[in-house]
Amino acid sequence: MDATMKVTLLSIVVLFWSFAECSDPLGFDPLTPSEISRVQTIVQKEYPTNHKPTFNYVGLEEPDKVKILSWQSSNPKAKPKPSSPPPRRAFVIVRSQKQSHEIIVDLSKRSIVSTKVYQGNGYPTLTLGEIEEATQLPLSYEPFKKSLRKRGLHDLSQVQCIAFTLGWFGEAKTSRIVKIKCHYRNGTVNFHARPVEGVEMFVDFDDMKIVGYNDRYVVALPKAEGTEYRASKLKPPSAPKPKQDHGPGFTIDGHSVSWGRWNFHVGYDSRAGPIISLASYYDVQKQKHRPVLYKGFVSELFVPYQDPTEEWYYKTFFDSGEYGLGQFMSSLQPFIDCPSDASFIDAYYASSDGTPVEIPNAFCIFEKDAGDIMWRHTEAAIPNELITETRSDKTLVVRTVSTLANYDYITDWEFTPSGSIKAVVGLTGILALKATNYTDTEEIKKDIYGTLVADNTIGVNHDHFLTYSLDMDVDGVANSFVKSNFETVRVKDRNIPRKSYWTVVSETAKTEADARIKLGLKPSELLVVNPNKKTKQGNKIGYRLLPGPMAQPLLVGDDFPQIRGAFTNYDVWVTPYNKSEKWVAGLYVDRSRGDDTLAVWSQRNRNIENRDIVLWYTMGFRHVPRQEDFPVMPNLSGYFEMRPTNFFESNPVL
Ligand SMILES: *[C@@H]1O[C@H](CO)[C@@H](O)[C@H](O)[C@H]1NC(C)=O
Ligand SMILES: *[C@@H]1O[C@H](CO)[C@@H](O)[C@H](O)[C@H]1NC(C)=O
Ligand SMILES: *[C@@H]1O[C@H](CO)[C@@H](O)[C@H](O)[C@H]1NC(C)=O
Ligand SMILES: *[C@@H]1O[C@H](CO)[C@@H](O)[C@H](O)[C@H]1NC(C)=O
Ligand SMILES: [Cu+2]
Repeated sequence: MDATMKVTLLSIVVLFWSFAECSDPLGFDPLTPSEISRVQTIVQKEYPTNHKPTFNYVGLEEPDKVKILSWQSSNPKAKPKPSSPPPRRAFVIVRSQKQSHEIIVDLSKRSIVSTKVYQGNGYPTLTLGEIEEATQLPLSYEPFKKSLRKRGLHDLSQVQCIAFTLGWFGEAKTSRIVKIKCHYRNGTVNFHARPVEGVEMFVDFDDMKIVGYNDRYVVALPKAEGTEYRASKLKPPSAPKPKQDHGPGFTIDGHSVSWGRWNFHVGYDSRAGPIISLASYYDVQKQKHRPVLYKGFVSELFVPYQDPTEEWYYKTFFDSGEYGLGQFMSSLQPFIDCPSDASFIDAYYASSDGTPVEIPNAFCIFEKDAGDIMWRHTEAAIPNELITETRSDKTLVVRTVSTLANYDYITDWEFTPSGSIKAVVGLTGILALKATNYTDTEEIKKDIYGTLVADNTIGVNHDHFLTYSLDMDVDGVANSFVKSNFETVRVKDRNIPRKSYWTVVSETAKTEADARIKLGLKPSELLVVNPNKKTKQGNKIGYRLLPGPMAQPLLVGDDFPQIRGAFTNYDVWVTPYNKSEKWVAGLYVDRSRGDDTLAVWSQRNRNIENRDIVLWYTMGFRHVPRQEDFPVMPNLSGYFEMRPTNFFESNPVL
């Protein structure tokens, strides 16, 4: 079967997307607790009891796209099913005897499909268990206790340590070493505000031992006063009032959600966090569900700090690949994090030893009525008649929060009645703070790499780059990427007083190189279209990317963090679908060398025209901390939108 024919077949199959109703986990459903336990049993059997493996990643081994689509398209009511469901498999990365092992487990056959020892650079995601063990080590480490005493800090129970990934700075050889820095709570829960600056430890995560220690300088410990953020301790107390209950206007079946004309699936992964898949919109005119997004998730969240001093230069975090946006998801508070009529879904990840751990209320799903207008018109020109038509906008939100030590990332996927999908992110929580002797900017003679946000406290400059993976299947699997450039045209006709106007010149990207885009350089609109489908008017059926905030990287290209974060070199990239190209920073990110990034994949310069393509888009926030971001930061929010563009024959929500 040639590629074009395969694509055509896929497009036919995909026309009939619908959802299988069943309670057994299927398709994109995340691993259930019993499946995680099964993985644990099967994998542990492979290792001698004195070399128990650490489970650094346990997740769904995604079924092949062709399998998922043909399963989805089969009639859910037909029994028996016309095609067999995609196999349930788990992908596992364990660390054992200083090696990373990749294991695929067949969950129904309860057997191992394949195992492989990873030979390349970098290490897997840190586990919560490893972090907890490592951050306890300083408490019984004599040199550290001496450093505390030197600073007049005598109560060990007030010490709180954090694990920081080290990055890679050109070393020829690396081992799995993580830096530990500590804080002294003593009277505040906001320990991030009280770093014991100048002191750091290095822990080998494979041996779980301190292998290095530095105590380079002493600065004042910032004070506890003014760091409180709990309502119960602040006056006046500011508890939000619960809203009135209206009852959900949506249905959730397992992980499948339908609301109005939208159907989609909400998945979970310990690394990616939420995964939205199989999003389709019911077109009333065409009387069918039309696919839009096969799969969307945050592939990486890169946070390079901009302080080049000895104690801070390495702080260039990859929150998905190094820490795991999913395992760090927080339980949502009913009535506060989400409105009163929200529904909740739990999530499960594997702990260090492979045991399932529940995150209760990990997702909330709710209708949002923010008082916005979907569309309106007042017609006052007709004699003796005043027409006003308004439709208020109500959207459906899928919300999660990932709390990575100090920072909280609110990630919303929002569906609108008019066919848009918005990805909203809110950055909040506590800044990464550095202690200093300064209390007044007047005293400062050299760059402090941030803002003095309180006495003895610097909020360090940094960026947040969120790279989304968007496998768009706009009305079918085969899509193209179109740049519609705006060009100024001079009017030649002397009889016309106007001298110029702008027009749209569209260009279809043929290969990956044509689709590497820095936004803002050239006025343009970016679209994913289905070149095989047209509206009645002959326009290509498409979805447009409406970008959100951007912050192009300012590090030099040969700086090590930028080599590892090279996927931010462009705001937009397009690649042909490849199941193993999932993580833009690479599969192994801790101490990675940038040899498995989106920038490397894109070098193949593959054909992307009329193919199954994936759009990679980076939303960027440049963050110069303000005093208002202390002691806790009001959410800084941004969003981008995938907006139907000639997808429907007319406004779908009359
Ligand atoms: C710790 O708290 C106690 C009691 O409030 C106070 O007396 C002491 O000075 C504090 N120590 C530091 C280092 O802040
Ligand atoms: C900060 O102030 C303390 C106390 O005055 C002093 O011992 C220390 O050397 C100062 N640190 C720096 C880096 O200037
Ligand atoms: C963050 O706050 C802004 C208002 O300042 C709001 O529009 C946005 O929805 C909030 N973001 C989230 C994710 O709640
Ligand atoms: C799919 O991606 C992997 C990882 O980048 C690569 O090794 C493989 O060659 C790719 N396959 C194709 C067909 O491009
Ligand atoms: Cu920030």
